[in-house]
Amino acid sequence: MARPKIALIGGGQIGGVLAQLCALRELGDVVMFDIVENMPQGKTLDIAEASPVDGFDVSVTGTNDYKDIAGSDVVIVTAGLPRKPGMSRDDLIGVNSKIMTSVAEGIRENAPNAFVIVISNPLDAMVTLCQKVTGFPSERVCGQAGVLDSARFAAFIAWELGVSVKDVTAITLGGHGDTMVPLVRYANVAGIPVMELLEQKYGNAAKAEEVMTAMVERTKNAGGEVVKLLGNGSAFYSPASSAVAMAESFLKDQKRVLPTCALLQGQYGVDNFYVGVHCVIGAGGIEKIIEMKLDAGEQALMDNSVAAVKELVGSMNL
Ligand code: TXD
Repeated sequence: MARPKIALIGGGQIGGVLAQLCALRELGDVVMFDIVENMPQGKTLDIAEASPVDGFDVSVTGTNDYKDIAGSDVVIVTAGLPRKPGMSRDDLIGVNSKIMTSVAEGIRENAPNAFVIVISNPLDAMVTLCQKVTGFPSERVCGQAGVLDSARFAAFIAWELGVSVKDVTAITLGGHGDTMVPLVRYANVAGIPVMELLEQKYGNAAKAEEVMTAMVERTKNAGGEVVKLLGNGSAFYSPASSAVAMAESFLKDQKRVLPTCALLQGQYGVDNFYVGVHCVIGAGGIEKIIEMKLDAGEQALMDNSVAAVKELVGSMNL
């Protein structure tokens, strides 16, 4: 049986890590497309030459021709500019929507049956545009943001409590911007609410509250924290890992429950907008959108985040 085929559109910082992770995990043959001549060929040759050392039997190749993505099962899009210090994700909308339009046309013409995961920023707008231009059913076009935002939240909790990251569940819903919604009430360590553990650690509720608020704020600003430290470009290891988890769940029909930017049709009172929500990802793509029960405060934060997404997407005049 032929191996699955994974196309990476954009061979920059995230694209490079994606290629290496897909190869190391032997998820399938990897084709990296970029408009820069020779660069994707060079980067993938470098990765492929490590195959005898790492022991992966998949091919990793680069191209400047969309025809080479034909037959792809998964397409992961990172094409577009990243943020510079001081920029918000939304500042990228003008330049990246032009890039996304051409990318989506390339995917539509050459990989019409693929499951598409968009990573390019501003995420919620770029996924919307990609789905519109490809015309693919919404189960097959989604965005990666929530896996990463939730992973960041989980990492901060694990470090604070001195427990394994494996035992932390933390969920972030909403848009991939300053209005994202880390759900404190659902955050837990092996089933125990994080607030309970913080209260045990500090001996009083007020301090626990203060520590949690700081972790929530750090989660919301975590992308910017990395941008500032790097000085040039944005996070790339963790976004790549996050998208690979989504691709793997699709390719292996794992049916993992992952926070995903998906097209809402009535859930959370939202119609026809892409927003970050919990989804089941399996062989059918976005097989299910799970609508969690939010309390009034959480719903207000979600509404605020959805309003920001609507404003952003509205500015594209699609
Ligand atoms: O979690 C998330 N969703 C994100 C998203 C987390 C971090 C960064 N995120 C965004 O991903 C970031 O704001 C950017 O919009 C994308 C890609 O970030 P990356 O760090 O990989 O950017 P690079 O290194 O600049 O790579 C972008 C590549 C580069 O090689 C360009 O030549 C290429 O995109 N590019 C194109 N490829 C194909 N087609 C076209 N038209 C094109 N234009 C540029």
